[in-house]
Amino acid sequence: METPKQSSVAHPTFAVVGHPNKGKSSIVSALALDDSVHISNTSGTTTKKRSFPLSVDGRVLYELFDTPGFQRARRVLAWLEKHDVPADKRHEIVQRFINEHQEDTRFNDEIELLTPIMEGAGIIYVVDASKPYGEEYEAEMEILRWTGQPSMALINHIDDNDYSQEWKRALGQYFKMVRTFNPMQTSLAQHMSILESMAQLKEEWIAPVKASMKLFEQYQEQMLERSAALLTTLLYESLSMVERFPVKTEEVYAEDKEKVEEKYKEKLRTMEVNVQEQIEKIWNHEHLQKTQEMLTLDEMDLFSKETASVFGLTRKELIITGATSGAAAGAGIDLLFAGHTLLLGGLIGGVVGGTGAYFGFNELSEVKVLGQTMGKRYLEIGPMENRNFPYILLGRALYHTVQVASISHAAREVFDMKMDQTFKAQWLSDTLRKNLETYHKKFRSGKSVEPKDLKAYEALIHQTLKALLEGE
Ligand SMILES: Nc1nc2c(ncn2[C@@H]2O[C@H](COP(=O)(O)OP(=O)(O)O)[C@@H](O)[C@H]2O)c(=O)[nH]1
Ligand SMILES: [Mg+2]
Repeated sequence: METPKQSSVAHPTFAVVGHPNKGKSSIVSALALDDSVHISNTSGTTTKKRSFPLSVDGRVLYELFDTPGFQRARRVLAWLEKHDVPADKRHEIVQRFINEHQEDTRFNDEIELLTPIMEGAGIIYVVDASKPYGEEYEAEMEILRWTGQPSMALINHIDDNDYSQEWKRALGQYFKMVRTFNPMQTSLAQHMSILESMAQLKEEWIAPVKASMKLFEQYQEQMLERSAALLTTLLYESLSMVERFPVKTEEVYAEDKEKVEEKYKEKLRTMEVNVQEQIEKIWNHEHLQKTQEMLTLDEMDLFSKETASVFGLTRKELIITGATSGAAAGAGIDLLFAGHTLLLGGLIGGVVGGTGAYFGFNELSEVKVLGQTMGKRYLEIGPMENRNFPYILLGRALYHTVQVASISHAAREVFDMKMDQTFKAQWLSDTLRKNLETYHKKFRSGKSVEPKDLKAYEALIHQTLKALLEGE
């Protein structure tokens, strides 16, 4: 078999350049969706250019070069200006500067940043408009003009001051495109609009950049789809899970049952954490775990009262949703929360009748003792009987996914995730709850679930995630 050759069509390439410490690396990180870009508040740490391609399924959509900042712009410009050539020959002079100064360490940074441009990359010139404009930038912009490559300026704001009016007046004289971009708060719409500007820089780039934009949109959609599929699996597997543990003694003690419950909970916690890790991978945030522990919801146990109150259904919602059996409806509100005492002994099946499903949050499912007659006994727990649990698990999973999907790849500080008490109201409407409940019921039925039901559930999750992300 022949292996297919890499497409020879060149992908759009851009060099992100500017003064040191203006957010160049942050912008590369945000636009390449890559959280491995080195970002630092001490200037001069980058001494080599580095390429960050954004590739999807082995295909490069575009490539960004992170570069060192200008160090000796005035001297470089003075060298260039000694050569009195017409505009169409200026790029050759820049090339000569590079060739003649390869060994000159004073110009290492300028040579590093100019090289990708001279090899065909478009220019993204980054400025920080929270600092006043100054003439010292003019030598940099003039050098970039000498390269003859298409260019745009991106205005960043590192702090809250705003000098963008004066910056715009100056930048407008050097760049035909001047845009504002916040690398810390990226959204799909903002990302697409920057790509749109890139396409306009050069006629020949319109088609390839538009193609990349289309792929980028498909990529976002794919990330949503994969997230929805994972969350569906999490819910289905958690609710349908049945665990069995052998009992060695004649008697079955209360501690044995507690142990079984603890193991069951531990398994559910592990499933949740595994899915969180996979979600972070899908959204290219593999480095997240190390710095942003809050995101894993570590501080809020899956089975805590706190998590139930933030993510779970209210009493009223529980009754409306769960009151499918007459017994429960008749038993009234209190039964839902009274807490169900686990029954000891060789009980098989739904001993507690119609009310068996309505436990306080601490009780998830009944522990049954099975296999008495065979001489070999085991304890069994699951499927999930607690009506509140699926909403809590799903709420947490949606919350985590939305956070991960909206964090900029340029964020490096420990992310302070405030628990948003209004989150449940943002996604769980009465209609959706009723829809979801029909599937939750199937998931916990103990019977196998048809693929079409899983697909339908996935579609509900997909819609919900999409609405949450677009409402950001
Ligand atoms: N708050 C905030 N900080 C930023 C922004 N852009 C850059 N920074 C910070 O400014 C510092 C320098 O950023 P970096 O991307 O490394 O700049 P570079 O030297 O031009 O590559 C880092 O500490 C960044 O976290 C921004 O838009 N907002
Ligand atoms: Mg940098």
